[in-house]
Amino acid sequence: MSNEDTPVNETQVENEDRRKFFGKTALLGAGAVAAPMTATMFASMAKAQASEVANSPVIHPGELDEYYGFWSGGHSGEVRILGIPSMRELMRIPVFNTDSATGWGLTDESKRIKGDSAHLHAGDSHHPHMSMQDGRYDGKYVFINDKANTRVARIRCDVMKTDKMLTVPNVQAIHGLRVQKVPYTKYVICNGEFEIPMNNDGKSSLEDVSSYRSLFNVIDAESMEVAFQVMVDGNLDNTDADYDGKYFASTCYNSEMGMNLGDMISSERDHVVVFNLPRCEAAVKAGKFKTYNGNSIPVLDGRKGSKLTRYIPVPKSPHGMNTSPNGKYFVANGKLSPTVSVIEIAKLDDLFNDKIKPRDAIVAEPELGLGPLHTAFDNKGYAYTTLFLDSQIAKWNVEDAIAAHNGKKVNYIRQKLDVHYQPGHNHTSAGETRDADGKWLISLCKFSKDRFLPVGPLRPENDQLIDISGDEMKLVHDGPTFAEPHDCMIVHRSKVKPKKLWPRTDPIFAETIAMAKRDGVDVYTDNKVIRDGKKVRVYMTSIAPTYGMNEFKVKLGDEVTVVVTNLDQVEDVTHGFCMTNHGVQMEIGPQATASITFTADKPGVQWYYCNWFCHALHMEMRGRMLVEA
Ligand code: RUQ
Ligand code: CUA
Repeated sequence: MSNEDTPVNETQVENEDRRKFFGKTALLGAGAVAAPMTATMFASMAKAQASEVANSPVIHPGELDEYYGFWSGGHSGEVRILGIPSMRELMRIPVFNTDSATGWGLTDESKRIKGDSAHLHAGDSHHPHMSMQDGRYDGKYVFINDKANTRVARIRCDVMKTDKMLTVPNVQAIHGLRVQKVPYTKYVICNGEFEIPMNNDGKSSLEDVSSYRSLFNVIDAESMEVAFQVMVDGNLDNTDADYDGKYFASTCYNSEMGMNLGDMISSERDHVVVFNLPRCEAAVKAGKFKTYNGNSIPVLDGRKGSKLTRYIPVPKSPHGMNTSPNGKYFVANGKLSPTVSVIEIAKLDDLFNDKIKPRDAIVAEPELGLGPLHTAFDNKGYAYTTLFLDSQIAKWNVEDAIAAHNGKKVNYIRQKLDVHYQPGHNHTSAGETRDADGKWLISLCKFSKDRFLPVGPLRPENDQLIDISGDEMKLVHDGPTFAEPHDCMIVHRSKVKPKKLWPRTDPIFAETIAMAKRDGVDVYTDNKVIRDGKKVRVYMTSIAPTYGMNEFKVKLGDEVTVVVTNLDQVEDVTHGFCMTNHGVQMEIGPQATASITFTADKPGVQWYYCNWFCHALHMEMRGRMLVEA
């Protein structure tokens, strides 16, 4: 198509104008010398802003989003950061996966953080949730589970990197994960989904499942060690915490303890297990626990009849568990039942003191549609439940559902919106906190079918953005995503304060710097090769566009550790280190130190180069390693 064929339409002209307009204001913002803003400019800007007030999903080039979205990457094993409402992907944080761009899973620092699972290169991340203070996001950490390898990881939000990882003992397949909301996130809570023999030492059989249990896990959010576990009847699926710092609740879909599909779905009712935190903590203190599998983790007995737990029967294989942001209700989503069960948290004291029966804690059980999986909330008393089989989201009024449960003739369903297709999780802006603001709803759809250009047998999923600020839900954006955002959460940008440069004292690479000190090396000034038997440590600095060391020699078979310290103080100037033909790649952020270890198993000259585009002379940022035979 020649230029002449390109029609110039009005929108394009408008866009051109807008670009000039934004270009100018951006210049002013940067303090550049430019014509002062005129009254007409102010007026047109005010007008432009006024037109955006109606919750617009449009974020123009150069503008910033109002919210951070933290997305799980499902079986890709990562976490992604999206801008909301633009749905632009801002960053990927490798967690349980291995990442060749950043070197996550390859560098010595990431291997130290992964600890006993450093040899695992796959994961299945489901539930990202941020730490809280008094029921509000505090911008400190995001926690995420790995169902595939029974792990929980923590991401530090000041640098957006994984900084702790824990393989949870005594359980298999960590699934539902949330945080304690009040008074602060002292604990991360998560469910061991698959039932296994309590001592899983190979002496059990496939036939006798009497020793199989599922455990609820309470993890210290700072130390990232298991504080205690609670043994339950049945299995555990999803979980959430209250706003009083007292109760946690988990759904159970296999109360039958079946080992195949038919057995797992045979009974008409499963249950929600409610955990009493003060009683559990007292039991741990009093030493009323057992240990298993040769470790010292306190395991409390929370099976039926225990005073630590209560079992509330609910219809058929419930899945999602969501606390309403007004702190009043736990909502269990029916999955195989068209209902959700609303548990009134204020009734739980009486339930634990045996003044009421378990079913008396249920104050509503509205029928919403087929396959309810997860519920999100706004700040106006409405709930939004995904209907997997119906491919819809049902908007319903919680108090009306309670009135209907009490026999009143009211229609609690306000609207059903088609989504595309088969939604799993959904999430509202700040909806799992006291700051729920009723502006946006995300529907994470498992299938996209016909919504995008076909890309082969494997299709993307579809993350949809829905405007819930008005009376009606309005679908405003389709966002294709790669396998498989299970869950997400939306945080106002005022809560998150990421750093622009790495602090030189950062604990993520403190051990590497301590190693350098032991070698008599100052990583900020020295470029040195230290030989220690068959081990060689190569310390070099980097400033765009050069490494502090252009060449070094090692012997065939040496174990080589390359430590690079990025001395650039310029925001956004990240260097890389890649040793050709060795599978060695990593990121070194501004002011950071990073290291990677490999065997020099190829004789001859091997070039190393910077693989993050950092400078006009980036291609020239390279050096040679001679491997002497
Ligand atoms: S689960 S689609 Cu892993 Cu959160 Cu419900
Ligand atoms: Cu340094 Cu590219």
